[in-house]
Amino acid sequence: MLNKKLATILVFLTFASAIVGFAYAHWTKTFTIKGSVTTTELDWRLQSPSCLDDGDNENDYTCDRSWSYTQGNKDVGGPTILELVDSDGDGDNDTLEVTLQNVYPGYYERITFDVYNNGEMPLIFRKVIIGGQEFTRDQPTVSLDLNNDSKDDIKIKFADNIGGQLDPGDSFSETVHILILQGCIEGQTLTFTIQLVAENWSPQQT
Ligand SMILES: [Ca+2]
Ligand SMILES: [Ca+2]
Ligand SMILES: [Ca+2]
Ligand SMILES: [Ca+2]
Repeated sequence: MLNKKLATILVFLTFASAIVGFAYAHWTKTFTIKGSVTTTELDWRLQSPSCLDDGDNENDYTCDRSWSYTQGNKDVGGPTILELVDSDGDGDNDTLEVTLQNVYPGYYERITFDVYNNGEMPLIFRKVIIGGQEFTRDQPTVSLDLNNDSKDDIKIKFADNIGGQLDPGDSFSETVHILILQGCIEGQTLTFTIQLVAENWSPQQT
């Protein structure tokens, strides 16, 4: 009788440890998957910035309503200073700081730079933040008041790739058009930053 009871307990214990073992294995697997997700980084960097009015004594540019530019015969503004900044200290430059010097109404500048996906996930660039203003695919052109005198000083168009997909190891070339407006006081130095906001690419989002 006692042996039978003992046998039952042994059988129960064997089952119980099998269940615990299964649960443990299951938990370990879940944990491993979570671990690998956190190491898959969403990452990009800005590189190779350039602009038109980048030289000392370089004649200034202006543009028409369709952002088509021409170079004039006087040098009052510029040169423009472009500086890449790693704002979060992760080793990748994520911000482009732009300083326009001695500008005046009608002055035009065009800035180009590359965005490189150095992470492991495809990215979608949802918006661009320039001088605190958001640029989206629906609203790529924004006027900004950079010196807070309630008059817009500058009109900016972000031309390329908002909503575009960028795969790991690939890069986009971006263009930003800048026109100084009539409301801007002559001879000002204007500084603003350009940052991109990206998210994971996934099939549901496109
Ligand atoms: Ca130049
Ligand atoms: Ca110039
Ligand atoms: Ca960074
Ligand atoms: Ca202003």
